[in-house]
Amino acid sequence: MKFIKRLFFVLVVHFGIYATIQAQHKKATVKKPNIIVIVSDDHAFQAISAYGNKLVQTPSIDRIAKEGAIFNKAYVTNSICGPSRAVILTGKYSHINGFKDNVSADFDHNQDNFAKHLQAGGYQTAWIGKLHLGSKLQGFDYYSVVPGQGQYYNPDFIGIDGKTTRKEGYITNIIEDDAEQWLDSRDTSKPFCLVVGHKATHRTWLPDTTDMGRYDQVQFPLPANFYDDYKNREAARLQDMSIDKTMLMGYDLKMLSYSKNGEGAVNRMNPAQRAKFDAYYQPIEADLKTRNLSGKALVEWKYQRYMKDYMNTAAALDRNIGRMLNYLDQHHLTENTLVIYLSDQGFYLGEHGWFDKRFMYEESFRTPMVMRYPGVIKPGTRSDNFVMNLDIAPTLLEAAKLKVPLEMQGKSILRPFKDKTVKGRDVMFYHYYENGEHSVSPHFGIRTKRYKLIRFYKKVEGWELYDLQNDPREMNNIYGKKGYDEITRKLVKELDSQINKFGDKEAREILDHRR
Ligand code: SGN
Ligand code: CA
Repeated sequence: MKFIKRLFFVLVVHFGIYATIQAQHKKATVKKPNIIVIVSDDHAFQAISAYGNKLVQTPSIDRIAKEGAIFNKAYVTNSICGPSRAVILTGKYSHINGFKDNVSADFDHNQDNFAKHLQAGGYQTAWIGKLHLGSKLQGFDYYSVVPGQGQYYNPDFIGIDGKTTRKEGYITNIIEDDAEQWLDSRDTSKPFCLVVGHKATHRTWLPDTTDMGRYDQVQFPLPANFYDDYKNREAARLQDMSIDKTMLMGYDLKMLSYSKNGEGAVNRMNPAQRAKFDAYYQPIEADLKTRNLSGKALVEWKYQRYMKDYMNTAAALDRNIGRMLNYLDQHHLTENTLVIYLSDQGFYLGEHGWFDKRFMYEESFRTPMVMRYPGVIKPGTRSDNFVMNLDIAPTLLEAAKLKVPLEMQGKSILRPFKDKTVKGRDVMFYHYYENGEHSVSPHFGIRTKRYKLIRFYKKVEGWELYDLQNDPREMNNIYGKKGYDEITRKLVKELDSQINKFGDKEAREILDHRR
């Protein structure tokens, strides 16, 4: 009897432990994932080794791709900084969230955004680094953002208390330091969503002192269309973003003898930083003086300097992304954290002879995007789905198992990974508005798997059509050419229905009355 009693007791205890473990396990499996979104600025997919560039190394971005997915067809709805971040925050096109360009409006933080939903759903939320949408965020428990574009050296940050603090050092390292400090101090009983907003690789591509010279041994090949003649492409002809004419020797390329009063970004360096800057750039300038370059030789010299500064600046970006991945490893957070890396848009690295972005042509319309989500995304996934910055907000809400508001215009990127029958989009709608710096005419259009139709307005009035299969570099505008009537009609109809779908009244007006 005693034995049976004891056996019964042991069984009850064991069952109790078993049930508790089961319950804990269940709790663990429904545990909401942590979220880290790293948004860089102007980082081109052409500058990332995972996207095929063999001349550069981006091991950390590549690691996210290897352990998760790389998106070969990730795009933005409006290729410029503030507007892209407004789309990321709200999951809505610029004409709905109200922030169409960097100059004419303030972003309305009273509107809905993904962080407000995550916060209400039990997440701790933070945005650290560049935002470029003012400094009064909503939906974030913590934030520390740089004013406007921010400064590479000894940058200022505006905190949640409204105070501005100057921090000594190089911006990309400081942003990662702050992000890790926030992670260290968070309430570990709750899931978190942290957005790390980097300034790199924005103009004027000023590298960390430790990276100056990193890519000096590399001779970057000129893109095939570097010497574009812009034939049949009026908006492309009228831009002011060429390496030849727009890129400045002093301001952009740091050849300080070309700048009367020095350069603000350099003048704010402390003596130690400045000494390293001079030690690197002065010999380059001395060498330039001995060469007496002009014409193509000078443009190509500018291109090489641009590429070196750009890649050297990107080196710190990748290194600090690596620090974040290590942090997650060391704190046993890797398995339960969704990590997304993307840029606010793509960038020209000499294609069409350009730097900057804005155009609906591939290099700036596309953006790099990689995503790691253990248990949901199979390592080594390569996705050719059309995904957009518009999809980030719904993706985060879906990952957090929260309802995606109907007003959000994007779709969760995770759906096709969870359900193979879910089909991605066939068409993407784009609308760029800013009519100012760099002289790019406003335009809107669509891209299908094969074609791109663009309607320029305001500065240039006219259409462009590209067959991306035969003309991936978008050099041959076939709009109005013989034999393309049928496909043009189809594409205009598709554009019409996209405009309806997203409720873009401005585009509607142009399509209806100025066709
Ligand atoms: C600044 C830059 C431009 C850049 C815009 C938009 N000029 O105005 O070259 O196109 O930002 O960039 S600079 O003289 O300030 O460097 S964005 O990243 O905000 O979209
Ligand atoms: Ca940008």
